Parts: sequence; C-alpha cells; structure tokens
Amino acid sequence: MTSRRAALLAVIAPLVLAGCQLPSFGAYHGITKGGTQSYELWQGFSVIAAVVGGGTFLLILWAALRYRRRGDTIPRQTQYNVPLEVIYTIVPILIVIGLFAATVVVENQVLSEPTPKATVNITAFQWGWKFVYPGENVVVIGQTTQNPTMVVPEGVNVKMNLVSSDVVHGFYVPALNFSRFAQPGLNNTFTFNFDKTGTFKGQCTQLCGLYHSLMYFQLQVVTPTQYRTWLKANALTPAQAAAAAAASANQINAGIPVKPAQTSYGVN
Ligand SMILES: [Cu+2]
Repeated sequence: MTSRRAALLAVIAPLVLAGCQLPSFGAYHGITKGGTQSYELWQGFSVIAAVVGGGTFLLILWAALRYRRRGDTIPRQTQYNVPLEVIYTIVPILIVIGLFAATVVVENQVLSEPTPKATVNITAFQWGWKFVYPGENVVVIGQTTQNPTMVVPEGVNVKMNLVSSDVVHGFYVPALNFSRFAQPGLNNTFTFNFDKTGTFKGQCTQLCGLYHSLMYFQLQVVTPTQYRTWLKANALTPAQAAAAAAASANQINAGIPVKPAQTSYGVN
C-alpha cells in the first residue's frame, strides 16, 4: 500500500466506521420522516464542509510552511498542471451536484402533502396561538404565558393550515427541524406524519411585537386512541366551537386578562 493510499484510508475509515454515530452538529434528530431526513442532510453537509474546510486549511498551511521564504532564492516556478486542474474543477462540481440532489430529495419529502387523516388550522396572533380542529368542535387558544398545546396523533398524516390574523409570525418546532412563516392573507400548508410520541416545545421565531418572546406553544404527539379521547373530552358545542374558531385576537385577549392593554404601552 502506498503511503498516499494509507493516508486516504486514514481519513475515510473513521468516517465510514463512525456510521450512525456521527455527531448531531447541533441539529435535532427529528420526529417525522422529513425531519429525520433534514437532520441526516445536515450531518452530510457538516461532514463534507469539515472535510473540504479542513483539507483547504491543511493545504494552505502546508504551502505556507513548505514554500516560506528561505534566503533570496526564488523557488521553482510551475504552471499548467492540467490533470490537477481538471480534478480540482470536477470534484467540487460533483460535490455541489451531490448536495443539490440530496437537498431536492429531502425537500420533496418535507413538502409532500399526502392525503391527511387529521387537520389542524393554526392561527398565529399577537401574541399567541389558536389551534382549530375542523369537524371536531375543538379549539385550543392560548397566549403569552399560557403556552397552548396542540395535540396531534402519531403515525397518521396530519395536515396543518397556517395563517396569521395580524402581522408576520414564525411557526417553529425545533424537534421537527421545521419552520414556516405565518403570514396575514396567506395560507401556508404542510403535512406531518409523527413517528414519536411526546411533548415538544414550539415558539414564534419572527419578531412580532411587544410579547413576541412569550409566544410559546407546545406540540403534544399522542397515540390515535389517546387523540380520539382527547378530542371527545375537549369538544365544545358546535355554536361554541364556531364562535371560538372565529374569535379575533382582540376578543381572545379581552377574554383572557394575561396581557396588559396595548394602549398603555403605545405599541401594537
Ligand atoms: Cu409572533
């Protein structure tokens, strides 16, 4: 084995052997197929970035040390190494094509919207969240410190329609590796299939006014049976549900004395 081959093996072997034990590079593992694929994509990007960045750094270091000024002799001048130039043009292009293709595959998974078994209509408002379960007479509303909980079933397609009733908000659940703007006048839709039960934190990620920092919510994934039980236990009368679903942010805020009157702060 040549020393060059040994060096290459020394670089690649730990990466291959490490396999699934790759570090998370600060990302979440995901609780949906798309979320997990996003996580793995992030790992792939991170490893390649580290290899390219590390390799470039070592080459610069080597060139700087090896060809540092020693006396007044000018080192041998060379140019036009065609095979080398072809390699360092083609390899980066292949890396970019590979990363692009992997990104398209993951994006298609994240953006896919198969036929849903459950639907949640989400309205973000200053400063809270309203989760309406159409056809179920269930509405969850909470703002600032109330930390409303959106309950969803595990293992089925859950469609979400996301809107805002005032300014731009950000719907972000770190565990999902997923984030979308909630925009007034625009219905953003996405579908999740949760593969893990549990409670996960969510929050607004778009600076949206005075109490933006308190705009939290929770995502609770339960089994389909628990989900049916929860829906039944929280069902309102159809009239109550319709009124709650239609309630404006001001009406919600007026009924829930958590937030001081906006006028006392002079901000909206
Ligand atoms: Cu917000």
